Amino acid sequence: MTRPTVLMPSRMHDVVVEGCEERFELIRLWEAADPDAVLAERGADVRGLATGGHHTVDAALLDRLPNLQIVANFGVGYDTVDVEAATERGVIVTNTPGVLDDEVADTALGLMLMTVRELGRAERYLRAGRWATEGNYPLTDLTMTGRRLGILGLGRIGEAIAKRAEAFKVTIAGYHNRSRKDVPYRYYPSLVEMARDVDTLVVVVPGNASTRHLVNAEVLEALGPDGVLINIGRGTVVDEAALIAALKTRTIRAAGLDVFEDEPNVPQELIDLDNAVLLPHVGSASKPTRRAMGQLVVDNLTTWFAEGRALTPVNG
Ligand code: NAP
Ligand code: 8YV
Repeated sequence: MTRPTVLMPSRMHDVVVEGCEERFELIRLWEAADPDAVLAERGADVRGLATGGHHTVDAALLDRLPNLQIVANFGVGYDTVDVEAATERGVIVTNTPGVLDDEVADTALGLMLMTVRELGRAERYLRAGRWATEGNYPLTDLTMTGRRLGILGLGRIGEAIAKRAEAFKVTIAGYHNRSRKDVPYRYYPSLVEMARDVDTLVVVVPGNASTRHLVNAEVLEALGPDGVLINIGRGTVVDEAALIAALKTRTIRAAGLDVFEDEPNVPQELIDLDNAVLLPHVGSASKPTRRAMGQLVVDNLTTWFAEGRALTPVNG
């Protein structure tokens, strides 16, 4: 039997490359001298597309793959895939939920600690030799214990963050989703109202049109001068210009960010701020977790071609 042809536009995790090589005919588009010519010649053969990172899967690409059945995305967030265009063409889209919840929640707590207790700045102080010459690092204004946390996006990762935060004696003041969940936390139908009631806002919603700039100047104003914003979801959820202004004027106290509006480009104005902690989108970036994500990409493709069903579809 001929093996299904899978297209990989940019190089992915070894688990995905090797898993696809074993089971499918893999078109390694990133190695092609003329990717356009390869798509023109082989586009109609392609049944599966493996993708991830910043590579976008839009209507124009889908139109070049008329017999495509499945887009397997590396990442639980699939904002780089035009799911509507895929659905219109009868193409199933899968993501990698669940296997990264703990890693991302751990990173969120690390980012919160770094932001509230200034751990990155304190480490830089030591490395610069300032402890010996200038004395102890200044006491931090903020502490974790007793903070009031609001979670924008109480899904799989949001719940894992809430559990960890409770162990740090942080009060879970509530969450804002589009719909109420059966959980022991207060539901806020209004994000601004929640921001007013908390001093720490964690963002862990997907990036899409419905979440774009949900965290705007009004929400930051409501969060207030002791407020800490943590964004581990997507950069597009926060109005970055409004955030920079709020950090500069101390409308809020500090921000810890793992994600940005135009990755990997981070505005110099953010980099220059001493009340921002910035990580290069490392939420899930451990070898074990990335392996598990890669395996789920391969498993989705395998199950689809063997049994006609996907393990973790986001449409259909
Ligand atoms: P999930 O289980 O689907 O949870 C998403 C939550 O967001 C749901 O509770 C959903 O509730 C809420 N939500 C969605 N749209 C909303 C809107 N317009 N307004 C308010 N709430 C909304 O997803 P997850 O697995 O926890 O992942 C969440 C996101 O984290 C991913 O999509 C990804 O963007 C991000 N992420 C980042 C990293 C990183 O490395 N930094 C790693 C993994 C994931 P309702 O449907 O009721 O609104
Ligand atoms: C990955 C993520 O960094 O799963 C997600 O949504 O943001 C991260 O786990 C990313 O998707 C890998 O490209």
